[in-house]
Amino acid sequence: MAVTRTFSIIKPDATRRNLTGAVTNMLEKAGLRVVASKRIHMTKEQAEGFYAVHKERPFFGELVDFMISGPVVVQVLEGEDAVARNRKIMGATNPADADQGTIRKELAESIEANTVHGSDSDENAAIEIAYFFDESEIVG
Ligand code: RTP
Ligand code: MG
Repeated sequence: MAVTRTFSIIKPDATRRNLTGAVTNMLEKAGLRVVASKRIHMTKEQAEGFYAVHKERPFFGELVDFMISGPVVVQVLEGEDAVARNRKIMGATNPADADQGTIRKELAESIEANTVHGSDSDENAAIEIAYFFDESEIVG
């Protein structure tokens, strides 16, 4: 299986609870390597642009407000089949539905404050990585 990249966000509920290390530890134990990382506080425009695919969804406004409610850590992760590997360790969107041992089961607060974002395809991973990182910031 090929080594690929995915994009991850450690969301404001996790930075608020000082869980960035705990989340990163779970990602690393799942076989992912952090090859770029930075802590940022997104602007409203940045968050709206990032979640533009969801702009017709009823939760869009609340999601954007949540994502700008505190700092986040944006990361590029590398590993074998990184997108699927990351989605597996993240667990289901709603922590109530997430499997034991996943980040969302162990750490998330609610369907909105669900601790992590992860790209859902290789195509979106490339788009999302480029939204936050220059290639020169990624060190494999
Ligand atoms: P993500 O994009 O953040 O990795 O999560 P996901 O694929 O599991 O979920 P997605 O359907 O893409 O939704 C994006 C984020 O919107 C929030 N959400 N709120 N209130 C709601 O019903 C609702 N549904 C989704 C979550 O924070 C979800 O991660
Ligand atoms: Mg998604």
